[in-house]
Amino acid sequence: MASIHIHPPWLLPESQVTPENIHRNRRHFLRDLGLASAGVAMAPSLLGQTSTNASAAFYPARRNPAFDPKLKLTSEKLVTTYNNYYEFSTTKDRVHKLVGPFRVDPWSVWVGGLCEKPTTFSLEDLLKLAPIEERVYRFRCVEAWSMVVPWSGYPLSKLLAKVVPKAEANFVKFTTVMRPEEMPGIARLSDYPWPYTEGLRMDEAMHPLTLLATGLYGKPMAKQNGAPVRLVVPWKYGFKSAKSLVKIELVSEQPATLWNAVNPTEYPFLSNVEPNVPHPRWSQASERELGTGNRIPTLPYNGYAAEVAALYARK
Ligand SMILES: Nc1nc2c(c(=O)[nH]1)N[C@H]1C(S)=C(S)[C@@H](COP(=O)(O)O)O[C@H]1N2
Ligand SMILES: [Mo]
Repeated sequence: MASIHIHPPWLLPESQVTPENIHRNRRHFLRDLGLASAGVAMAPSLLGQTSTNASAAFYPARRNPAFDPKLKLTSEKLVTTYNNYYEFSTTKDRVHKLVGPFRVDPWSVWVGGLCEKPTTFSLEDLLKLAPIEERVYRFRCVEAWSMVVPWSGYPLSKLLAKVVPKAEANFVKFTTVMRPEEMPGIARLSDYPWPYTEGLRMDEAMHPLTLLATGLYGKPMAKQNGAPVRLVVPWKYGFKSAKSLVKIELVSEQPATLWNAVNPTEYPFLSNVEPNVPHPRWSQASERELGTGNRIPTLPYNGYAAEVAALYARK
């Protein structure tokens, strides 16, 4: 609910606005006292804030200039109302209307498999695990539309390091929450191999661009965008960026994934953005830019070739 009830600062009278630097200083102060976890819970009452969700204290996060393509952002309205989240609906503008009953607090994510320290992390644990920063990424759906989104989070590699992967861990498997009673889309697609699963090679999962995202547009993640925590892999088609994660498992073999199981020809495991490789049913050479209606050329690796092309160079 936090994502819906937190008012953007520009809607609040000056007297109610807590400047970002005060948020940050308070957190550092409490962290220095060794009170970080208590501090997160106490902070709102200390400053007389009305927010009740502990995660709200982490936003907005400072934008990391190293991850800012200096493109015009797709509007928050569009990003939060034009969604692919088939557990709710296959109709993009219906997803945000159906997420009300979806409970995202409390939340925990199990990270285990081929590692030394399998751990269940609460959302609070995840939020404190590494500094949350804002990154602006291009996001390209396999359906040939794209947007530019300010996510908040930190590299997935920071989380994986905590569980100490074993040498035999060659892949990472991601599993999304599955609650048919809160997610009306699951029953409508009863022949799909739910829950939604995805996977990355270990080197892809450890790449600094691969983001564990907990926020969007300077707020906790909206439910329709994959609250409370999702993956964002900006050089791959959007379906690789699994939402509402509950399990992250280190495995030795390439894992089965939902879309690959449904149609392996149309949704191969790697699914990097490759403009010269058409989808069996349409071209991937260009994309519709959400919000402008412009058709723009699709870039190799969605514009991240300099960062990731080496991952796929023939050895
Ligand atoms: N669990 C889950 N994750 C998912 C999907 C989904 O249907 N279920 N859709 C994927 C697709 S196809 C895209 S394009 C993006 C959309 O993310 P957005 O709604 O935040 O733009 O989420 C991806 N992650
Ligand atoms: Mo997508």
